[in-house]
Amino acid sequence: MRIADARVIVTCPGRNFVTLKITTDDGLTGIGDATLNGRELAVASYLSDHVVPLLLGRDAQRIEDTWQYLYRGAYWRRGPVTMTAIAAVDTALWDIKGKQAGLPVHQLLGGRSRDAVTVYGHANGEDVDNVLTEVGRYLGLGYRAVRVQCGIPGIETTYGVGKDRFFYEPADAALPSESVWSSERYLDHMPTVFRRVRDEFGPVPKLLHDVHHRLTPIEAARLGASLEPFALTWMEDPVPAELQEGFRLIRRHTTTPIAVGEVFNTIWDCDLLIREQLIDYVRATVVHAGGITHLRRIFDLAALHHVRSGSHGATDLSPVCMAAALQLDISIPNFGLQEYMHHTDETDAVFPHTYRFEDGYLHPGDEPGLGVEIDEELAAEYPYAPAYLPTNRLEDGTVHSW
Ligand code: CS2
Ligand code: MG
Repeated sequence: MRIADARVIVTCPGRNFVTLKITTDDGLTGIGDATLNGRELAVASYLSDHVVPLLLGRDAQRIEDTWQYLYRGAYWRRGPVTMTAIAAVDTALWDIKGKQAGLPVHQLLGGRSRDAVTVYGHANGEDVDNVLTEVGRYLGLGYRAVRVQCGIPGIETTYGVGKDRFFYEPADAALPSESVWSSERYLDHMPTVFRRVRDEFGPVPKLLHDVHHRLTPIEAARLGASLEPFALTWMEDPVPAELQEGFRLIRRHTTTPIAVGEVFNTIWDCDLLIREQLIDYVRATVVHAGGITHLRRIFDLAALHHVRSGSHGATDLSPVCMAAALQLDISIPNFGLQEYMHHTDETDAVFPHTYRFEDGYLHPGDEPGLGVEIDEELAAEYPYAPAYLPTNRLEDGTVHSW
């Protein structure tokens, strides 16, 4: 079974998505997400100009060999653009293999390790009262785990606190907007937020919080310690993670669990974090970490060191990524949590899928392959529109950590 065609489809049903579609000489098709928020066309070009010519005529059944060929063969290893492109090829080939076998991909990965995938939703509010309303709404929808983000008094806009309550889109402008940050105001406010959430909703709901890489290790240690009474499931991305050793300092000072990794693209980004048990959840995901093949490698390493999965699932990852992530989530032994933000109806129409939300869980479905397709005619109605994530400055104008 040879690869006869491979095409990149760029569409913007409310936000930009890049998808690779591979067709084999016997007519099977597979798709892979290739969306890199704010840098979409770089991956589209990497695929069309440099990867598609290498795929034509290759054996579509050789997933591992193709992964190694694209990773090693480029000479220039790693990086988000390269690894997102490799992820798209890998995901599409798993989709094809599932369709060829007549099995959902999780059956090829060893079958189910659980009945369903526990997900967390996002409760955002400009102030604590709004946050409480939103947490209540998510719990009312059946969610068992809720991420809590709150505006900070004295700061105009806070990244991660969406303006729209249900549909969250941080890439909000054709050129990057800018917001101002104060670690002092933030560190002062967060314990109040979580005290009120626990007072209102009690000890059972899993509560999470995303720091979006804003702190230094010692500040993160202080935040973790101050949130200990509220028993968070995780504190996410407390510091930028290029310096993996930096997490030793956080770990020495707090028992608040740590989740990191939505920007990781290979196992090398979290190798020390995992081996030294400096984190509790690794948030790498299919589209940005080399596809199902490489992400499973990361999760297998994590499993040996008491680290569980907590895959990124923001709306800038397409339903193709979500479908693939669920195939892994349901099969690996060390699943932790899956982030789940609702895509808009326009996006769901472009990417019809079998996964469904029920009672706080996602169910991947039992369709052969990934259980997701792309409606190309509909996709063509939504041309690419430039959109960037905001940048961040301290109150004195210094560009801040991201
Ligand atoms: C966030 C994301 O979901 C998350 O945890 O950190 O909103 C992230 O900022 C975006 O996916 C970036 O593209
Ligand atoms: Mg995050």
